[in-house]
Amino acid sequence: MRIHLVNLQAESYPVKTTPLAIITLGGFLKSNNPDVSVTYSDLQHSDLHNDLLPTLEAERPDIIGISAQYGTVTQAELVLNHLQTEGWFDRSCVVAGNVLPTYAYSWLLEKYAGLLCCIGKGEVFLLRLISQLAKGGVEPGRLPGCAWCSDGTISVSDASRFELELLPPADWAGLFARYAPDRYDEIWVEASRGCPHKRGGVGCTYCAIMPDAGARDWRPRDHAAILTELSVLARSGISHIRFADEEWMADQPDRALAFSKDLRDLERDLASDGVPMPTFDLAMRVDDVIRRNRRGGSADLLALGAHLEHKNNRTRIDALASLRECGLSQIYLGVESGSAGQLRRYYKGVRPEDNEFALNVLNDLDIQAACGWIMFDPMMTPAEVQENVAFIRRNDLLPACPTDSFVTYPLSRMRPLEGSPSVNILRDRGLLGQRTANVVEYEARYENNEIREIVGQVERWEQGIPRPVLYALKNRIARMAWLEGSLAEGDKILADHYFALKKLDLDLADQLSRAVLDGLDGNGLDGVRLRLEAERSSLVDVVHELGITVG
Ligand code: B12
Ligand code: SF4
Repeated sequence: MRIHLVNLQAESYPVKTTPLAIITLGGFLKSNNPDVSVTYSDLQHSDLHNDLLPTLEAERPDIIGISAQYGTVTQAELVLNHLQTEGWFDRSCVVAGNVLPTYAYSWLLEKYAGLLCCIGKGEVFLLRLISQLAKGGVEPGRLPGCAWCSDGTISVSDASRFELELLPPADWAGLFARYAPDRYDEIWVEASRGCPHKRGGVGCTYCAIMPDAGARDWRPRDHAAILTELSVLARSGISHIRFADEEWMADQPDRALAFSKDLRDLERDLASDGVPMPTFDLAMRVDDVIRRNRRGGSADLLALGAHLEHKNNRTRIDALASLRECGLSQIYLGVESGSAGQLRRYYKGVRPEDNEFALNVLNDLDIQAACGWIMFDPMMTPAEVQENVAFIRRNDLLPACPTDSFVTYPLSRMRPLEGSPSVNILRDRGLLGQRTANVVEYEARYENNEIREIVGQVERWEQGIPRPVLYALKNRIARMAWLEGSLAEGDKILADHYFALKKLDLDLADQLSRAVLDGLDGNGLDGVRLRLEAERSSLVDVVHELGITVG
């Protein structure tokens, strides 16, 4: 049985990331069935006409699997249109998985009636599909978590759960045989799926974890499989790895400590072969860094000693310190806000003082925090924006060098993602708009008129510097931090300009929200923005001059 898996390139995201979904599926299928051959096309590097279509003609696969992640709608249409007009839906079984088929399968099936959509995680889906094809025919209703169209009617089958501990290493060798490792800017590895905060199905209201048979609870992978992947990557010359887990620690500090010891063993093995251990980053909740003993009151906020014996905190710190020693360079920390009202609205389960405490602890451990941040949501008030600005300033989250802690984007807006609880919450309040062009997200209305005006100004401000340029710039700075080497003069200038741009973003949120609280109208807000735009224009020119391009 021949399977060809295709990774689509996300629009407006210029950074080349390894296609973890397809090589995870490939590794699983190969290890479960020796008669299966799996090959890959990555449309970040390969061209549809000159590469993918000729490869399909040469290989004639029994299954063509399309991985359509967030932001791939245009490319998905392009590829599927070609497969349809060139008869591939009759010659092969065409299936699609990832964010688009999971959250917008109706949209896909209305255009491509012969397509099978995999909802959520795809391992068992593909395994069963192979076994059905081997027996002679496909029965979509008996595939787990399948959406399909028959006589104009769309149906969805029941899903079945997969034991993640059984997941073998991803097929890095298969990918690198076609695309050399140095063609990728970011290398992702998976150590777990899900999040304990989503156990009951709700969790943070803006978060849309991919379902596995409807469940989104946390499950770990087998340590040995992860270590094998890290070893393969290190030996392929990779110097930094990003963990794709939504929640890396998941309230299991003992497990994290044990993993850090495994990493030390790996580091020793690699060193004996003269291979350096890659550095790595991961994502976690604030209360996995430290859990505040709330009985202590906020007076004890900065006194770590008062909280150390509370809820496994000592092990948490030991685990983080030990991970730091074997290469942990950055934690993507789910801070999101410095406003108590906003955090309550997101069902975040922590308060601003918990955020602050976790940041202090990471600072003491010399671990950089990249703070997830939502400055505006549809129920925001100008006073909450001021609380956020004060939090960022108080906690020094505007960086001055690439290894400083920072907020990811000071002007970010909450995206109402399909699959997240926010969609129903906004619909109930009459704030939900149409689906956006990427079909997995919605427009939203801002309840507070002044916030609506502020966000309007922010949107005009953003037109002055294209988003892909910002992504590319951000990625260059991130690489400077991971590599931790001494910066070249050009890098230094670029980093300084990036930090100055970030500072102006925060100034804009600060001055606009202060202006509306002082009673300034639309014209006054235009004035605030135009003044800051004048300050920004020379910075933008330099960024362009330094050759930040996209693609
Ligand atoms: C890595 C990652 C990124 C990276 C790289 C993305 C990229 N372009 O490659 C970066 C940091 C850039 C990123 C950015 C964003 N991301 Co992101 N990202 C992830 C993350 C952490 C890991 C993805 C991954 O590799 N998982 C591991 C693999 C094995 O799982 P998988 O991809 O789900 O694949 C499985 C299934 O989908 C299925 N499957 C996949 N392909 C196929 C194909 C076939 C044929 C079949 C049958 C099955 C199948 O089977 C696979 C194996 O089980 C996920 C969270 C997560 N842990 O999954 C979020 C996630 C995908 N991102 C998300 C979002 C929202 C974003 C952003 C919009 C965030 C933002 N506010 O800016 C941006 C968008 C950027 C853009 N494209 O324009 C959401 C998407 C939810 C939604 N409803 O849209 C997720 C789920 C996070 C979340 N909890 O909300 N992201
Ligand atoms: S945002 Fe993070 S903590 Fe919240 S539910 Fe999602 S993964 Fe869990």
